[in-house]
Amino acid sequence: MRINTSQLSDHNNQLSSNHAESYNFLREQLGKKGVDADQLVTQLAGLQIAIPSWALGAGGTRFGRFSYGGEPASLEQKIDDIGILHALTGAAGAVSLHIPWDIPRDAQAIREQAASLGIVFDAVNSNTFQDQKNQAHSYKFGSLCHTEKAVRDQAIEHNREVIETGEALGSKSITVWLADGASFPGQNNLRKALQHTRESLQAIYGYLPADWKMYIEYKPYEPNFYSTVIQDWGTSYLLATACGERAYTLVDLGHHLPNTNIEQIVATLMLQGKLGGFHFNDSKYGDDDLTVGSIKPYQLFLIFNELVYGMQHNNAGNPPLAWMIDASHNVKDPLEDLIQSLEAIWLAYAQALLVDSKSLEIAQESNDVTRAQEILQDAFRTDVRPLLREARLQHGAAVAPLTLYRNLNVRQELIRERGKTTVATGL
Ligand code: PSV
Ligand code: MN
Repeated sequence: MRINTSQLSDHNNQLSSNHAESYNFLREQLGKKGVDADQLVTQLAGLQIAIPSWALGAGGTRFGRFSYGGEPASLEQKIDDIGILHALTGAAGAVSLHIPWDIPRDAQAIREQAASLGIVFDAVNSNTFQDQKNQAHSYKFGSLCHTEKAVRDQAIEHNREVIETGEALGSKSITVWLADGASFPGQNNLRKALQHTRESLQAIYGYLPADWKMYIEYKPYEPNFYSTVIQDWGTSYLLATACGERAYTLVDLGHHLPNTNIEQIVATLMLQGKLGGFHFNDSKYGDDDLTVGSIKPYQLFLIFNELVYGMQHNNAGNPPLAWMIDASHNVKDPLEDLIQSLEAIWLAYAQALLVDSKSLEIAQESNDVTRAQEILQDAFRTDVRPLLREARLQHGAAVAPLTLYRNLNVRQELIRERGKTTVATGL
């Protein structure tokens, strides 16, 4: 299924006068504060977020999985789904593939299909946290950290192949997330596990094409419950530094212990020019992978505030970031969930762009704590939704993506096309 331009324009025409009223009002209000709303709209539309190929089916937990019907059964169908998201939101112009869940059979054809929908290939992700059929060695006790060289070599070789696949698609980066670690004290020699991981990552880095980057994720626990080899941003930073200039830390919002100050991690990494990208999601307890902005929207805003500051004060030459959603769960239509996540990311970005940074700096320098808080919260409490609608309108997407998604009965149409029982690859 594809959304066509007349469906979009019919929808937009119906909403345009209401929208114009709210946008003009906000533009006037912001103008009084010296903020150019039209410029914000342009900046917003420039933030394109990659959709993970594994989030288009119903997410499962270890207790069960409830299918949604009409799930994409092939990579081609996943790309079509992202095409729907991008047509509706104007924000999803990229895809991030997980290998081997989504190995393209014909890279050129997939590339052309994606291009016809305005979608490019963002980072490719390797997978050494599951064993694959006919694999010589098991990752039960780790991959890049493994005690046996043959296992490490196999995992390195897999990452090399992932880079090769990414090259055929036009990707420019690889993200490595490792489940490596131990579930019991004494199981691993902690120091040796880290040393092996460092050597293995260096070997993978050696295979990076000259214009590629490597992103290293960290996570404090799960699936291992005593120690994770790359447990925190500091370990990831250490490894990225040991690999070289084009290796960076990737922050997944769910990969922190409760109440970690993630915005401070962003500030630190950007100061060093070592922040590579983001996996967006939300959580209350652990790596819950909930819809972005559904639990802690203020935290998301504070993170974006640091990102915007970092991009505007980029002395260390931090490269443009890879933005990706990494959420999946059990109870919502995955496409509706992604529409909500995309909206939350643009909202937080727009609010961060609104922060009166000059006044904030004065408040900070004079230790005016109350004023500093007021400035941040003034931006956070501004209803910026008209800016998002305007950005979508200007780019031919839908003023109200979720409304149009439902009015067009997209899910029912996908079920009609693909059936009720298809299952998308992924976790
Ligand atoms: C691990 O929790 C993670 O965040 C990594 O990015 C994986 O590649 C992804 O989720 C999918 O399982
Ligand atoms: Mn992730």
